[in-house]
Amino acid sequence: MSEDFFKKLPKVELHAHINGSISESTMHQLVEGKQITYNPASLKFKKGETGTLKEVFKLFKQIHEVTNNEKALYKVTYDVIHEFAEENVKYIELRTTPREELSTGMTKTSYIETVLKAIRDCAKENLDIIVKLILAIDRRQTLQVAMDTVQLAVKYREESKGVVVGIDLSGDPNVGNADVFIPAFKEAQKHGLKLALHLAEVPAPEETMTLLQEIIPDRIGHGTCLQPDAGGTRDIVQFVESHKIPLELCLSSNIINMTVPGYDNHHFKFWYDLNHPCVICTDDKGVFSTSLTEEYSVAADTFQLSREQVWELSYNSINSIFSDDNTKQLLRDKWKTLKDNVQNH
Ligand code: 6MZ
Repeated sequence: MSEDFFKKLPKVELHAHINGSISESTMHQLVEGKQITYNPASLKFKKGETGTLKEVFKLFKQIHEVTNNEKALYKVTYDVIHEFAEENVKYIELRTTPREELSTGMTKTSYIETVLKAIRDCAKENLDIIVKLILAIDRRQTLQVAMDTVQLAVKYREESKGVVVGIDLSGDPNVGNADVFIPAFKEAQKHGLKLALHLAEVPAPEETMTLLQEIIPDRIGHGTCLQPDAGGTRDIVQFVESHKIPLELCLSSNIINMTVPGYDNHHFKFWYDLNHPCVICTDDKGVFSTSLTEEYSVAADTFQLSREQVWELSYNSINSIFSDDNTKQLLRDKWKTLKDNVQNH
């Protein structure tokens, strides 16, 4: 299959952290002329490089210094949307952690409003992409901060007329215990917000089972260590399978940060063979030097998927989006219209 096929393939992206998705070109423009001493090329893993999760999270700290004001955040969000649209992503749920920066006066409110403004401005340009937003809770935060994020999500879902769709749990999986956020997740569910939780990015069977049973999330991010041979349990697998909780799978991210030893060993195969809903995603296309096009291509190469299977993988991702049935139907119709043209590549 040609690269052109993967690029032309209409795609859905459901796991993309805004500050992890910054292209090198955008980063260059942000760093240029600033007091910051980083070389933009050092804020990402080059092809073939690997690093520990600790190193990955150090990079985020540095990236956050670059995007510590509304102007930078606007540019990043605007550029990221254009870049995904350029590679034929037709629907994306971006996620980001609302942040306040005392040094620049950025508040959580101005942070969210800036991201929403960039999304609105892209919509005005009639790009062929629907953009939604998920607000993230960082595992390092307190329950009170998490509760505030849920309140902000409720408020901005109304104000944005449905652009904000849910809550994410992310952050360094080796830090803290996610159980403490259960009241915040319940509050989010009470308000009809969807939940996309990073679960078992590293082995954590007790935490994983508790969250699954208490919350039943709408999607699982990574789910690297759900299976018994990766540090999970059969009960966890059975729970996820019987509840058909879709998995957001980010192949290169897991390989680069060494939570999976190689593409061949990726848990995509385990779940795909079970016919479980799997959505291919990028995670942090900037930090991991990838694109959704490349992730589909590497999944197809590694697991010898046919053109039809790749198409189905992308088409079935529509089932897992956090939007209403009308949007799902609109996307399914779009996929059908594009099919002949794409399959000929
Ligand atoms: C867990 C991750 C992540 O929110 O500032 N993030 N959390 N595992 C991962 N796998 C590598 N990649 C990114 O984007 C950056 C933030 O997203 C989360 C981390 O909390 C990181 O600080 P935003 O837009």
